[in-house]
Amino acid sequence: MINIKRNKQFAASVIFLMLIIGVSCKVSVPSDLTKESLIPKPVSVTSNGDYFNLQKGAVVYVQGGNEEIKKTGQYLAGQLKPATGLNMEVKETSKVPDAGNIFLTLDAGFTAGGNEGYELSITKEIVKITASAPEGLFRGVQTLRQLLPVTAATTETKPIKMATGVITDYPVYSYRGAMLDVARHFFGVDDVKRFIDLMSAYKMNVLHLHLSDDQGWRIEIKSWPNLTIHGGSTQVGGGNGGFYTQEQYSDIVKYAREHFVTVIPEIDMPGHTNAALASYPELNCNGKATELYTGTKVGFSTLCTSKEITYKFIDDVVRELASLTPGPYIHIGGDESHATKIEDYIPFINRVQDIVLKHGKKVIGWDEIALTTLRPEATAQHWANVKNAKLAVGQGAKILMSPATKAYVDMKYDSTTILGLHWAAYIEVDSAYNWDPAKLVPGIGKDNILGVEAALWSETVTKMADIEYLVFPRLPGYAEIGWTPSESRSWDEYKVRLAKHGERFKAMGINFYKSPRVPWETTVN
Ligand code: TNX
Repeated sequence: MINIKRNKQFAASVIFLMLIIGVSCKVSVPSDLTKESLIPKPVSVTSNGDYFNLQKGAVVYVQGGNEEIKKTGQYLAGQLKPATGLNMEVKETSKVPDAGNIFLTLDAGFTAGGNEGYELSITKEIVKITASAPEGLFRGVQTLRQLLPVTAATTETKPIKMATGVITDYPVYSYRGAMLDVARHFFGVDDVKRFIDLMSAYKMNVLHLHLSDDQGWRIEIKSWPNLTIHGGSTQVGGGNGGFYTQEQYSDIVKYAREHFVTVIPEIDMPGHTNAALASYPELNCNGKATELYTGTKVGFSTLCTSKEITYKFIDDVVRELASLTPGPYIHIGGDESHATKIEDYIPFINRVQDIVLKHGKKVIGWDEIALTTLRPEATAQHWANVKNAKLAVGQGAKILMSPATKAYVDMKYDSTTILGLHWAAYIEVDSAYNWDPAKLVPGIGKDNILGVEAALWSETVTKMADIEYLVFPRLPGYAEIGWTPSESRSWDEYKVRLAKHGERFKAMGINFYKSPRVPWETTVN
């Protein structure tokens, strides 16, 4: 009797399970390209109600004779493998390929959105990305990735269907960045590469590396070797620290370049310099090296602005950095120099700007540099002080928007978040998304703004999983703020798209914060 009852229960559970599996395995067929959950939201999407079938044997064709396009094609094939189960070949061609394939091609006439604009056209016959430059093709490839399932096994009989239509897309701001502080805690080359993978998946295009601070100097400078030997030997909390050799740094820059990401190196000065001051006594006004520092206070250190050797030091550092940096900018920091008198700070920053220009680079600095005479094409990174931002614009400089209350991803989500700080604000995912750079500071509009950057300071962040937790899911929001026109953004609509990305985060192994404000699909938890 009991057995029969148990058997019945067992049979019922099996049927129930089969039903669940049946329902969740039902292949959802996209019928409308405009309904896809793309982040950043494209400028324009049209749909025409048909399908493209991606099936076994499909090839990624790339316009021949351009190494960057070929690399982008290979990147696409690599990304499509988990999404389709297909080992797609990449072939160069000089003509439009046969039906059933993917095609990446340049068209000098496609000028919308400069180098980053692209058109992704899906017909019954072919998936084609067109752009005026390889960079645009790479951005378009990110869109295509998001149209495919997270994982699948594609065969001739079981193709992946993609809704047909046309996506025309380009960014509002040319600078969409993320900053990683590798000074407070050091992160190795592999972590930085993963960071590049994740940011570039959302079309972000600048990686700002905060390479020096009180707690550590992280980039080898051959003419001042003790900076890393001694100054790179520890970190917040007293751990071992670390640094990039110039070869490792170049490897990061190359990897970033392949993802069409520009690296901006920052050497913070004249404050935030204890690691350098501990490594070279001559950089101190009293000629004595300081002790290494592993705490988290700010504003206590300064280079000796009255000594000539200080400028020789900076010239050497900037020269070596500039030669390793193909991108146009060197970031000179300049924030929180509370130990430097303002009458010393101003001529110091003016002189450092000239050193950067002498080595062929443009200047970026935190908003305090607006107190000095900004050099042509200098950019002030607004983080806290509205007066400084206005001063910069008054001098004709551009602003990079990183308001601490919105874009500091080291801020906790809410009072229960274990990692992070909260001196500026708690920044839930909706708050991180709900702002417009062009409306943040009265008098500073879109034309004054270079772009947007999310900053991750690493006082509390010790490993990649911590980085991921603070960065996701806020980062796709910053990517969208920088890319999508503000008129077509709203949190209520965005949060639904973001929820759909939970599965993607999971598939990418991202340790993300499951914010209660996002209607995640149940499988995510
Ligand atoms: C302020 S923002 C800093 C950093 C800290 C950060 C912590 C800025 C330019 N300076 O030195 O790491 O706060 O949130």
